[in-house]
Amino acid sequence: MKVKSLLLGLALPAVGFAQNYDLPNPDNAPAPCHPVPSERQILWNETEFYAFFHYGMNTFTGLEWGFGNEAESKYAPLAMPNPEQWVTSVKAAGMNGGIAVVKHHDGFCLWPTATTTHSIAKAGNEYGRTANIPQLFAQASQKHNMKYGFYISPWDRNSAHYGKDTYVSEVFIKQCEELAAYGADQFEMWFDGARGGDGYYGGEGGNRDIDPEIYYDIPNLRARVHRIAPNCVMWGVGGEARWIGNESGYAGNTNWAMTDYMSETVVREEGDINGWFWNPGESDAKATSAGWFWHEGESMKSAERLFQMYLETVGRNATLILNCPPNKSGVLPTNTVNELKKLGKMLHERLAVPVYERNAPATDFAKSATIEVSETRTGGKYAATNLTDGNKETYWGTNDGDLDATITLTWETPQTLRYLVMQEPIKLGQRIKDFKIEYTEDGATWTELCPNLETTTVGYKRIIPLNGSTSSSFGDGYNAKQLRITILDSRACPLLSNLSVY
Ligand code: FUL
Repeated sequence: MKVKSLLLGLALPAVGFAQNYDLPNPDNAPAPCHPVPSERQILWNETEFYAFFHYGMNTFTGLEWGFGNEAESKYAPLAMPNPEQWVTSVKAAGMNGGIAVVKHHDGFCLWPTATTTHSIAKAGNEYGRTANIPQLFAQASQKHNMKYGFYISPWDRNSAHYGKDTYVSEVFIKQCEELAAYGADQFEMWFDGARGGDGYYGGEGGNRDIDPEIYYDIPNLRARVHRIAPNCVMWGVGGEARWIGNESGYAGNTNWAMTDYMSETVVREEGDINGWFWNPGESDAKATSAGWFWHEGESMKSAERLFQMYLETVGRNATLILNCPPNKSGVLPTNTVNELKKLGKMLHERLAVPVYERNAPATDFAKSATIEVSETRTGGKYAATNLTDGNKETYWGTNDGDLDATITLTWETPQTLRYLVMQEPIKLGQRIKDFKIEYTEDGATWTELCPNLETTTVGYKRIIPLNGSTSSSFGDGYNAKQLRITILDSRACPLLSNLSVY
């Protein structure tokens, strides 16, 4: 009897759900495949490639992790720091925004804050005292139409409050609110995962360890920042985007935007097909040879190496935050600026990434192809032409229950192809889980491309180097009369909003 009434109890709400699904659906819109991203997570994903600017007290002490006892006077820029130069330099590399570190673990704040005297208010010279970095950075980003946000270290080795409740309520959350007030349109606030340890702590010293998931009062922090900056994704401990699990600039070939927060073994590089919440990957990597902060004599990674990182992150359904540290004069050094320009040229000429001051992008051959699909979802809105219309809101798809499909592109004369780009309309969830790519030069004999590459997930964006290699990706290409993409399996009817071939 008990079992029966329990079952009845469970069955009742289901009736309500069924009624919801019976709402009129004249366009036969596909049901979302849960979990799905929030609006702010979608906007965040569209930022794709952005910079990290590690700059602050460590730039002047040569440390990577200051202890917190550094005299404020040590922060003394050799010239007026110039965040506008940071922003324009990374824009030339094809980036769409940046995150400025405005407080690292040493606790020194690059803005005049009401929460501590350990800030630029007591800097060593006039340049230091007058350059309010978050303010200048936000203004420069807005001026150049770039997205922006701030890194604020939750761990504060200077503060006497750290480890006590007063730190979170009187220092940390207030600092985050001060930063949010530098721009309601900021896109991400970055919290590293450090969980405490030793430090100066107002002179008391010792070790202070905390559990970040509990200590930082994340629900309250999120609500208070979102009240001021509603589209600001709270990275890391904030729970709205995840660390990709390495600092080497790659994501898994298979990469789901979902994870299961309760899982003991989150595969960060790959996400989790069964994950029950949307937690997409961001890859943080260094463009330079030394640390996160600027160091004398460091060199820049080559544009070709950075292009490979781009393919292995942005091209694998992650975002890339590439660190370019400003020097003691508060600017990006010339070798950094030059390499970034080369990277921008590559991205523009190989993948048509829009880049400041350049005007001959790679040709998207999908636009001149005749596209045939094995099936088009009924409802009148899901034609294959949506794949190439440049509109991210429209998409092609199959009917419910049809989990496989083919898309064939045909050209009158063969074209030389190197990269395939695909995007799912992620507001309806991440769906595709297996596909393959083939081409024919003569229209008769088909050859599979990159058979050794895991062609599994697509997500927000997947870029496939057709020769299967991200390190030597710009080879001779393949002379193709036709290119065929076969979707072999999907979590729900497959949908694609964009398809490009370069
Ligand atoms: C880490 C920090 O400990 C490093 O210093 C750096 O800021 C990196 C991006 O995040 O958690």
